[in-house]
Amino acid sequence: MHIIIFGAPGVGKGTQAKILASELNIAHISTGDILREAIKKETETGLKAKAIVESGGLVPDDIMGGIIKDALKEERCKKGYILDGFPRTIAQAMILTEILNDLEVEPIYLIKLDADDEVIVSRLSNRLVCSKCGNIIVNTNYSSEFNCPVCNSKGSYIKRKDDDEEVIRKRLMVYHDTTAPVFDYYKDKAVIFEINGTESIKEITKNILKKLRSV
Ligand code: G5P
Ligand code: MG
Repeated sequence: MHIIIFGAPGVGKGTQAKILASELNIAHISTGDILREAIKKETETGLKAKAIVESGGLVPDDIMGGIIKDALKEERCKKGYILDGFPRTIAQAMILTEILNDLEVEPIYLIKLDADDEVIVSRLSNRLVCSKCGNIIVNTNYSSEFNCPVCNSKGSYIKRKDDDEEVIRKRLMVYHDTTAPVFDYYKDKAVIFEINGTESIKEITKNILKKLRSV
């Protein structure tokens, strides 16, 4: 299965993509995670992307196109994948169309998650991420004694640099201006499911799987 999970920053793309990848036995490709890893390792791409990611802007399309081409060639993508955070511009969507046409991939499913901006600002202000395995939690009741429920690391949860309120609002603005129009691009190119992103995580997964399994 070939899936794009689409929506504003903080709407729950990463949370749902991880669950769906495991349920459907496909790869989870998060361009944000790839960039954060490159920044941590100080690769050439990481050095170019650091200031842009941390200030809430968009990394140039040519860099992102290269990243996605390499990622989709990986062995783990052979069974299918869920793209999280890509495409984010019309130019990126066109790059993806070209790749998928070459690979004769179809159909493409696009899952759009929806939530209001204020819900998102509150969620992201309270998000913590495990610096070892990437697991996501909500900031309430966190203490440095906390062991990660996924990888068991101690005291490994950090706040993302782009999760300060000012940067969150900039990311939302970029989403509404530049990324939201990508949804229209897919209206005649993908099987689209629009899902309410404000229910519980479990309920959202159930709603998505119901739609995917009905096709
Ligand atoms: P990313 O990493 O793609 P964003 O900004 O698109 O970042 P983000 O912040 O990772 O998206 P998300 O994945 O949509 O958000 O949401 P999440 O982490 O799963 O959930 C957010 C919070 O809500 C968590 O605390 C979670 O526990 C909670 N939550 C989730 N689901 C629910 C729910 O159902 N109910 C409730 N109550 N809570 C829930 O990109 C980062 C940067 O990288 C660059 C850009 O600079 C970007 O800003 N980048 C690109 N640049 C150009 N082109 C691209 N294609 C790029 N990709 C990345
Ligand atoms: Mg994410």
